[in-house]
Amino acid sequence: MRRPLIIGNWKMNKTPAESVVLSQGISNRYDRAWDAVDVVLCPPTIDLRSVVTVLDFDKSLVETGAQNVHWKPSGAFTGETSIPMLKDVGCTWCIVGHSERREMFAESDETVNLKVRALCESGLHPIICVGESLAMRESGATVPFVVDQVRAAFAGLEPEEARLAVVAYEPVWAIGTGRTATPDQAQEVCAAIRATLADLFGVGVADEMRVLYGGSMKPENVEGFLALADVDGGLIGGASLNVDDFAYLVAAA
Ligand code: 3PY
Repeated sequence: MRRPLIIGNWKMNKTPAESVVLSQGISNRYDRAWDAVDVVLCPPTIDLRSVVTVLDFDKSLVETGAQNVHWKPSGAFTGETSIPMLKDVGCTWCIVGHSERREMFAESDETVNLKVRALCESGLHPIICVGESLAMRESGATVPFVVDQVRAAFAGLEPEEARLAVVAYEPVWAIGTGRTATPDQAQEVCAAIRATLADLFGVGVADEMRVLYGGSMKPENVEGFLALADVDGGLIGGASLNVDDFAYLVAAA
């Protein structure tokens, strides 16, 4: 049985002071139903220290993740953050290849792979985002496109490293648009992702690895996605900034 996983992607929202309020609000909503779910908050990098401090102080089981990382451990990479820096602050997860980074910051399949390899080698959990554009969906190329992204992200990894990762299927046309995939669309792609993981790493590893849906997941649509055979949770954008909505999503998982 795969444990459900709910991850909040705060994107570029919340100052360090505001991140204290939001993470405290979320941690205060903890109840026993949350014991069956893994919960991760991914605030902006500058908020990580504050959020980890709040969660440690509350003895919370909620973990933290970054939204991006460089694959080199140190060096002349102005503006970047390294894996040792994330580990030092107590961060255990990291989003890689979000479509906003692929589109706006030239993230490529190659850099996604470098980051995934470096994270897995360091024992951190990559949250690998994949998903098609609207043009790609309308041309009928969704599944082969996403399968290629998954293969590229995991190139060169051994099964023992790969099992640290989760894959989040986020159709680009459903991000920040209020549109969502239908459950049938999400299941088709998430099943293809799992079949690809089975092909790469064996059925046993693929059965253990979690595949998430992301892209405007919210209280109104969460049940439909979580009921799907190959969807093990969600990568949550806007709804992760609202304590009531996020707590609802965790309880639903
Ligand atoms: C969204 O739901 O908009 C996301 O991009 C989650 O990562």
